[in-house]
Amino acid sequence: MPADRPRLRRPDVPRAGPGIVHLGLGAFYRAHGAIYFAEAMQKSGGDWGIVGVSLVRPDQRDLLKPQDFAYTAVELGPDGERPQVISIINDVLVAPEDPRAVLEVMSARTTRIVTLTVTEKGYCHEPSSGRLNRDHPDIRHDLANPAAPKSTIGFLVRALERRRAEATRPFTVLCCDNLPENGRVVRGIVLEFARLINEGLATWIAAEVFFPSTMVDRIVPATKPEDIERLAERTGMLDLSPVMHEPFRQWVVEDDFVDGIRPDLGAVGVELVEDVTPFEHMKLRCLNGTHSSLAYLGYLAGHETISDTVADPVFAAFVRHLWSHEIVPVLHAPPGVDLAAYCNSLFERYANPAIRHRTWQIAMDGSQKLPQRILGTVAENLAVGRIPKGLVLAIAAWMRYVGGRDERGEPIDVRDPLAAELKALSDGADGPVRKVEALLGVGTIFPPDVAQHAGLRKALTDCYEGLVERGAREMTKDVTNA
Ligand code: CS2
Repeated sequence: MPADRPRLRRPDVPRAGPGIVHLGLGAFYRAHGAIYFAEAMQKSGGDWGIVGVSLVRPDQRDLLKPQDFAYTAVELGPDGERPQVISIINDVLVAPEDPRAVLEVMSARTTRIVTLTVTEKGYCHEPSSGRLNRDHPDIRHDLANPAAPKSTIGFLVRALERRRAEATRPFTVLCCDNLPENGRVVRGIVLEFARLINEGLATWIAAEVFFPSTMVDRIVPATKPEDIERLAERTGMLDLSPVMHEPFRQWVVEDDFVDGIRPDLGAVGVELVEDVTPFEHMKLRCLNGTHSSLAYLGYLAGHETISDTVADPVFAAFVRHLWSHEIVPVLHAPPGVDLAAYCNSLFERYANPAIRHRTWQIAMDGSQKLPQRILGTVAENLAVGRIPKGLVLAIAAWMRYVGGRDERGEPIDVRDPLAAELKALSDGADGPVRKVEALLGVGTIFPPDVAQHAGLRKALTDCYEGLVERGAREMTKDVTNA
């Protein structure tokens, strides 16, 4: 580590006044939403400084504080790197250290938008139904401890409760996670929680608080130690928390903010629309659905990154097959979008060798991702009488993956809130038929129309057997050519 370099310093420009609280401060938001907001302020002014909140660990605060919360965002293009320093974050709070301080800033009149990137599992909901999981330990905790929540939903509802009591205009809740119709889903979960506290509060939230849905897109692989070193060599400054991102970015947002108050997002390329659903479906199914498929199969086949995986002609043909035969045929294109061209550009993005996006990173939290990324497409194929073999193979690969051993018998470090349960189900069942049956029985992942479909069960079992006997690469070749 080039520790002899001076630490990155915040540029000497006036600090923006507060406007946004962001829950779940991670690399994605710092490389996407935060940059859009910074550009919108540069173009059209306004006070949209961000207070970031980490809900679990202090790492981000500890790394960013010595830099006065400035950081470098590095664009990784096929023809080189382009760093820029972003200084829109004014402070970072660590919720478990001081939940009251988080509620305080969320309740402040100056906070007009609360943005969220807490990942799929951060909503304490059941992915297959979109409903609040009332048995989640954090939800139980937050119902019993009004002044010191732990969960995203607890913080949102308790802060809104306070704003209602103080007659302060509510904030807009802007979800930036990869959930289908993310605003509507979060609104439903928030209302369910609020109803458990006070019916009047729930009615007020339903009438006064807005939850525009958004579609967010930019590939942001986790920063690696060598990225930090390379950047320090280049700039002469040490930034211990830079974010690395591809050149492409997209943000589609429903223009539905409390009292219409928001930064001038339209001026910096954000698409403001009435209904984000078709964009969201397109992105979740074409991008995230194939990302997860390549992640499980690529990992089992021994590929470290997505660009390595699609550099293998077997997987390049496979991903094109998924788009043209299984995903696009059951998708409605958003207005003005050519889906074939969209998928071609996705392939170019995956192939960018400068992006070292690990298959293992994307494979995380599959239990929370499969429904919106893959199972919706599968159900719609089944409904028109077609078994989508490529996606079925991807599900079988996920089943192998959560079993915890790769094709050489090495253990897999499975990161998933259901990891222990899934491994126990897999270990407790004998042979492919029973293993597939056991995992299909997890109702929070698999909806009944998929889990009980006889043709699907058979295809899934065949794929699982094939993975065990012949391996991921051979099976991928087979389903593509079938
Ligand atoms: C990826 C996403 O890690 C994952 O699950 O599929 O983070 C993906 O890179 C982004 O959604 C791209 O916008």
